[in-house]
Amino acid sequence: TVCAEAYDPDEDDEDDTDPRVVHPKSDVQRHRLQDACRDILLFKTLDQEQLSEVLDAMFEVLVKPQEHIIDQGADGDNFYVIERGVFDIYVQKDGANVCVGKYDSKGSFGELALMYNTPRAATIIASQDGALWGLGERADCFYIVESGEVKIMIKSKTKAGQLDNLEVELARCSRGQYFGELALVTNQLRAASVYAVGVTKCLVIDIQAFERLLGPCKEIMKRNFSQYKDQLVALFGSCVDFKHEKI
Ligand code: 1OR
Repeated sequence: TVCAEAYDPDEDDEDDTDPRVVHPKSDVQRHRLQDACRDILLFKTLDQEQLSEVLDAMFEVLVKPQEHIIDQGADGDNFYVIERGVFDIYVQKDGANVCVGKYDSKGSFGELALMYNTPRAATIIASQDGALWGLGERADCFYIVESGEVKIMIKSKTKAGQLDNLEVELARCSRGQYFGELALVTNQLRAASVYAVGVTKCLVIDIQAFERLLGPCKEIMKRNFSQYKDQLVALFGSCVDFKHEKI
């Protein structure tokens, strides 16, 4: 069977506004978020409606001591506003990580990589239990490997040493296999990073087409999710404790 979508280039031009992202919040959460964002300089230029849209899109992230929120050199994903907790800032100098400062219970970080499309300029590590509000990056694609191979890597938030938060290979996908469905089906952040192993070609299906074409297959995909959990438990002894990553 051949299955295809009609392509209308004109439609593409009109259809470039992303649907609004809303992470539902209780009244209490919304108030806490508003308080945390009151003095954030980046938000000062937004009008009432724009600010409301941004607050809608933010999601709460609870963090544990020694958890890496950002690793220097990584690609940017989210921008964070601090709700509570202390966060140490490390920068690499002559091959060593040097603590250059900290955020104490207020402020925001992670804007540089997103604004300038550069790698993360510092490592940010929680030094105690805390809470952050994250903004933005949303999983929006599903992938099928056409040729070559990808490896799926994951790192524990807390299991690895404080500064060498190493990734562990979880699985590989080759021709005909797919990845990237978990976040689309569960509506959560990416749970792992996926890297090409040599030259690799993937088919990319955006979330709208995924819903339309593969929506009926979701239940079949969900069956694999328990296998993912089993793999995590086998590797790390638990599956609750993993840093969200990107594809
Ligand atoms: P990012 O997206 O690059 C790391 O991800 C974040 O750490 C960065 O955005 C800033 O929000 C935050 N130099 C660079 N980034 C810093 C610094 C910093 N401090 C916080 N961030 N320096 C420390 C200044 C006390 C300069 C070090 C030489």
